[in-house]
Amino acid sequence: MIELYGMGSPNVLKIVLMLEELELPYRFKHVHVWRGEQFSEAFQMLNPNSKVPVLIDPDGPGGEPYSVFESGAILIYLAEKTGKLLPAQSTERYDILQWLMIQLTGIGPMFGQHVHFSKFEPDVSDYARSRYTSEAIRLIELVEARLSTKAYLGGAQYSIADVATYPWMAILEFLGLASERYTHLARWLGEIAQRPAAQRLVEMTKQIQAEGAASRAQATPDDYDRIFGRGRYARKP
Ligand SMILES: N[C@@H](CCC(=O)N[C@@H](CS)C(=O)NCC(=O)O)C(=O)O
Repeated sequence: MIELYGMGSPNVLKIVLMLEELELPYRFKHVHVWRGEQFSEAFQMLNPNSKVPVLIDPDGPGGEPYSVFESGAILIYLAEKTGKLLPAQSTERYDILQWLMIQLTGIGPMFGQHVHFSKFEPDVSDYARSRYTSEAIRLIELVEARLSTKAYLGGAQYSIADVATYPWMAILEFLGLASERYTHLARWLGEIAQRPAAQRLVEMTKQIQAEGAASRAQATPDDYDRIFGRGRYARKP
């Protein structure tokens, strides 16, 4: 059975949504990131970059087990394995990949920095807080503009670009970035929320985040320094 290593963040939840869309059986393996499990030798064998998600497919290419890291690579891998949510060569395929890349290189990292400087460390830098919040809002406006002309991010079809972006846009309220002016985004969120896979995602998210909260409650100040690369973990050029 496929194994998904992760915790309750949108980068992992997009893979949960994808597996639910594809109706592939999988086992979820919680990685205790707040306690530094991603830096262990065992986990670095799966992902030398020490990040979740990681997916292990016992039935990979050629019938051999295969392990994949980076959420975008995992989405493309699963789409190509099943022939779903990413059409073969066509302009729509490349449109989908462009909007997938916007999520991977823009929305994920910039929303992440917004969370860091608005929620974790709101007092360290007004400049950083304003910079990342502005960039996060610019990206939401970009998505809103795209969805004002297309049904889905890649075009007419629901695809891995939507799967990747949905878990981030579904938490705008929590991020303090929601606005009634995003009407096309609201239409798109509402449509995806009605999909059976997205409804199963809600249940999975509750379970995964409950386990994550219990684990995070045990994290020490040193664990926090390590994950944020500060204190004795700060690197110098
Ligand atoms: N580009 C990566 C980002 C993965 C990522 O940032 N994962 C976070 C959780 S959302 C993580 O593992 N954090 C642990 C750490 O930074 O030590 C992807 O899309 O898979």
